[in-house]
Amino acid sequence: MVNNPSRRRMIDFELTEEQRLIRDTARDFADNEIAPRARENDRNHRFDTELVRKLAGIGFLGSMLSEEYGGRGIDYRTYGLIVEEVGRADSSARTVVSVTTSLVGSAIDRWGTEKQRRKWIPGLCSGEALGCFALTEPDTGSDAANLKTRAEKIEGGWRLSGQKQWISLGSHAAFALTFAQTDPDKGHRGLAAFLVPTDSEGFSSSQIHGKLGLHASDTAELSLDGVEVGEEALLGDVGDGFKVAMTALDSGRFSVAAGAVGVCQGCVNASVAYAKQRRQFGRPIAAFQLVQAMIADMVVDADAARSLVWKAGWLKDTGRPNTLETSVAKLFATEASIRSANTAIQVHGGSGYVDDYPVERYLRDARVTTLYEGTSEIQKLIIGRAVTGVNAMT
Ligand code: COS
Repeated sequence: MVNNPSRRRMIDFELTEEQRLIRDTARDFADNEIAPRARENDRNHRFDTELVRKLAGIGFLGSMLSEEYGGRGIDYRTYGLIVEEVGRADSSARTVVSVTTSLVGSAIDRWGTEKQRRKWIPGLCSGEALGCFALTEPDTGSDAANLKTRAEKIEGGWRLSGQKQWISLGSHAAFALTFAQTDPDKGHRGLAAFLVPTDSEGFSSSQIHGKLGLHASDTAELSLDGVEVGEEALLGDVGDGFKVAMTALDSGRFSVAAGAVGVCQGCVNASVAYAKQRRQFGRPIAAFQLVQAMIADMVVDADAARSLVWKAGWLKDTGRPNTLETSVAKLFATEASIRSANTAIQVHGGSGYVDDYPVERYLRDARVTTLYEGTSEIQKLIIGRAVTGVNAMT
């Protein structure tokens, strides 16, 4: 890599040549390939497989995955720039990038054997064999250690039984990174992670309908009814499952935060353009102080959120602990994206309430980001525990 920024240990807001090039490429791709399809995909609740192929073709699905398996090997800060641009254009497309690269890809890259990496990462990067992250269950969301899905040891492998809920890409994935309990007496230390092909006997998925937003993203329920997998399906060791999930979420939360920055920036861009062109009382509404105040609030949110994402990325790139800062970035950026989308609708008036402009979709799509990959309340508890040393969760 030219001038690899991950080698720079000083925090630096200047983009390298390479980062600028990648950001500009992502911006063009978002404007020309993603944004023009977003409204129709949203209206038709269409998971756009052609767009998935294009995201793979430009290398976004393997962004920071290892190059030897088909990834691009870029650092987190640069990955964040890509995710921001994709998120600005369409959060459903951004979800494909986040799940594929962060939740599933980074987990296999970090915890997988050489054989597992060779088997699964190339398909993620090419988009030909997507994965999904099957942690959440109907009765288990925030309390992720308390899974009901069971993994029972059988000769030569494992038998998995249970239900998974709210699984992004669950009906399009070729395999599910599935978390299951091997020994309930051991609590989180009994969990294990498995790479389960979705065409396994006993595995089924069904799409969840009626979502407020992310209409172009696939969200599914999974059912594992005595699914048998070999030893090679185990990712990490028995007992590593909770750590596999938490490290994947450290990456996933970063990605959600970066996508939320994109929504914030999209709200600024749309509002500035609209306010300059919409005239009332004989002048553009951009000339009114109350409209400028709304735009200023959005700019501050976008800038602050981006800075927090940059800081979390810098910590990741320089190998420092970053769970706290990732939670800070995720909490702030996702809440800011909802605030900004709501304000952007206010700037647009009645026009913001229909999908001629992207802002109502921004609001519907942003709403889930304070729920998934750890609610805002969970992020606050992680932050609170880190700074007080007191665990308010148990
Ligand atoms: N990276 C690596 N290891 C981690 C970790 C991280 N980010 N976070 C926790 N761990 C490890 C801890 O070090 C501890 O290890 P030991 O067993 O060696 O002691 C273990 O995992 C248990 O950690 P902790 O005590 O923090 O677990 P809790 O049960 O208190 O869980 C929360 C804490 C609430 C933070 C966790 O359950 C969580 O993140 N919940 C939200 C889940 C979520 O995001 N769901 C959405 C799924 S995707 S839609």
